[in-house]
Amino acid sequence: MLLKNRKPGDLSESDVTSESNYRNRRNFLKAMGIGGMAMATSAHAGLFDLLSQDSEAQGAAERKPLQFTRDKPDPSLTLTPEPKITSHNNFYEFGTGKTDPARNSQSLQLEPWTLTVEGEVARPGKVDVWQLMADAQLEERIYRMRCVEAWSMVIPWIGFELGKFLQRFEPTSRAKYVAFETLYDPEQMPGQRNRYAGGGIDYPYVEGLRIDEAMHPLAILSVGLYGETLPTQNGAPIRLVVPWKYGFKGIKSIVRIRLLEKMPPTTWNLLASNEYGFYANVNPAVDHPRWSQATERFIGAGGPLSVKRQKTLPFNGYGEQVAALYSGMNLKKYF
Ligand SMILES: Nc1nc2c(c(=O)[nH]1)N[C@H]1C(S)=C(S)[C@@H](COP(=O)(O)O)O[C@H]1N2
Ligand SMILES: [Mo]
Repeated sequence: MLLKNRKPGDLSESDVTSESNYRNRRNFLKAMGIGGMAMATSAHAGLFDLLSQDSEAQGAAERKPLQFTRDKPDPSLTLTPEPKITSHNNFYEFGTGKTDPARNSQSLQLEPWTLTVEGEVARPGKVDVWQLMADAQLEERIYRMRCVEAWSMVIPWIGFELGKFLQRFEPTSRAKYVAFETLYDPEQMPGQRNRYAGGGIDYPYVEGLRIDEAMHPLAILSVGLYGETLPTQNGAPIRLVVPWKYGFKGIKSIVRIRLLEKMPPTTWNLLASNEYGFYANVNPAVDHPRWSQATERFIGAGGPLSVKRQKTLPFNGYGEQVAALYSGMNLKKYF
């Protein structure tokens, strides 16, 4: 997200290697007993290497391999390399800079992690998220992700359908909305300790969906990416992914889900209601008051000369599946 004095997309587009090269090189260096600084001084190390090695040098939290069914690859989508997905983040609890979350989140305590589901449900409950991960039928979902700041990625998430999960708690007929809440723990989250460090947000970070949106099969709770559990900076151990909406709806490190009769408040709408709506459906025809939403900068594998400006698609390319949820709604008014 943007503060008024920041410009969109401050990722430096230095050369990166592909996911598998990156891993092999990392494992090779580990086997050789060479630490991050040796990497950083090698002739081919770009700025990206410095940044990624920096977080590794500080002990990147261990990620665990997951069992899951693969998504059908879509030839029109190019995956964003894993090192970019895990180094260019928005997670204001760990700082407002794009590289702050990778640097500042690694010691977040992930175990145990309890997710509470309550409100308008017949069977409220508390879920051990690590047990849930072991028991659930996990699926890979390769989705476009479009940040409201006009950059985008393609991310191979691993998770399960939010709607199927919610059904277990038996929503009542009064459940019209679903509210989500991120962990509130200022001792672990430096951005929650003062308003400046946290970008002016009143924590905890909160988000919400209408119940029919939450029940849509494209909406998932994600517990991993690129085959392993989520990195802390991407919202470990469990975060929301709603691919047809701007990235800020994808609330991270969730501890509570509440089913409600009334529309819940949402963080960015509370901060600037004229700039960020409750719906936040990706819409190239409705500009942000301070910039156009017609195009986006795709963060792929290339260097600075291959930055790809591409057209933003209505509902981020998922219109065929989700447009019916909004039939008859004025999407300029309900942005
Ligand atoms: N709790 C919390 N969730 C959050 C944010 C945040 O600052 N705090 N940022 C949002 C924004 S603006 C985006 S674009 C996505 C970024 O997800 P990623 O870093 O995994 O790409 O997370 C969203 N979820
Ligand atoms: Mo975002």
